[in-house]
Amino acid sequence: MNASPRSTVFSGAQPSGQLTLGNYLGAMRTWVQMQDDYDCIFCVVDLHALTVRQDPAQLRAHIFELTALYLACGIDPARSTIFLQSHVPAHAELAWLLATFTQMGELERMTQFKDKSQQHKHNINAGLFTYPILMAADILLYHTHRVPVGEDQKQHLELARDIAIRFNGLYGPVFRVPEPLIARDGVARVKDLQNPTKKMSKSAESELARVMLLDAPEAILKKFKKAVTDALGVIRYDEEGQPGVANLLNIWCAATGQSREQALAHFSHHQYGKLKVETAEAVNAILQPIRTRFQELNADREMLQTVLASGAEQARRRADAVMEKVLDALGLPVARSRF
Ligand code: ATP
Ligand code: LTN
Repeated sequence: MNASPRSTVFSGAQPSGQLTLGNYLGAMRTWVQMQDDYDCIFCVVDLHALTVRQDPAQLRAHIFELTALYLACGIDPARSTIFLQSHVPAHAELAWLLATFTQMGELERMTQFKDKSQQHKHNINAGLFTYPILMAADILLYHTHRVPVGEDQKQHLELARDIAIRFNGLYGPVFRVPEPLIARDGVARVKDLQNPTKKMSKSAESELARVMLLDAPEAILKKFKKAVTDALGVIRYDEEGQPGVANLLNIWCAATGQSREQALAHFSHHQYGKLKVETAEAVNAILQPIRTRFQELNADREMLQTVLASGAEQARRRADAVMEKVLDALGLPVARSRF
């Protein structure tokens, strides 16, 4: 028997709407695979979703939907911890403490903050600004070794590392410094189908821009058929010169498990139409089973509540043990009633 404890993985997604194909290929698919080798913790980061104005009834529905999607994608509550961020108060608590170790200038440099403040000009709230500190708290609370995320989160992870290193430098080795794990093979940043220089985002203006995990096959086909390519009419892999075609090739490879060389051998003497239709078919083949499982799981609210309750209990226990160390290091007497 292997007695060494497994390394810890932590990651999360926001219940800010349905997940896109980008979320799945860039993050969630890796999470599912990591369950075999790591002690995994997957969080529904509902507090983060509040940085954009949400309708309460819709947010509640999205929270349960995202939990059902985690399960439908293959996250297994018997092997991994699945929980809701707001169920573990230590996240918000540690975020406050870490804010005092984060400089304004560091937050001002975050590209997600710059993008989101452009998108939500009427609600540039302080939470949007301090979002990366809450994310650092999420990760550092579990002595996380690896954080599987899409490329867009790399900058936030570097900040989490910097905060941990700074804190440890002042108070001794309280936090583990986490390592990012960014997907390879062109899916770390799946591109918007209408504007292939941007990442595919849940919040893109055009519905045609993003493929959702629960889209019907006809919708998926339509979106790929209308995907923006170029006027060159040749299938080559050139991210700069032909970003639309490169994105379709990357998606086809990720969905079929074939290499880029195999993709080029298969498509190079054909027209864009074939690439679009076959990419849609390959995507549909991987999403079909997820859709079917999702319908069943999402209908069972009682089961979802039970999964989240048991996840919260496991997470709370682990997070509180780390919080105790943090409070102690800072000189804050730990309340006797707390632990
Ligand atoms: P929004 O698009 O509304 O800003 P988001 O989808 O980026 O939200 P999350 O739900 O928190 O935000 O993302 C969950 C995971 O999906 C993160 O690890 C993120 O890096 C990854 N991800 C998001 N979009 C893409 C993409 N287009 N390609 C690859 N990975 C992505
Ligand atoms: N900011 C992330 C979501 C997120 C996250 C985390 C990811 C919040 N906390 C901790 C990994 C680890 C995003 O993808 N938008």
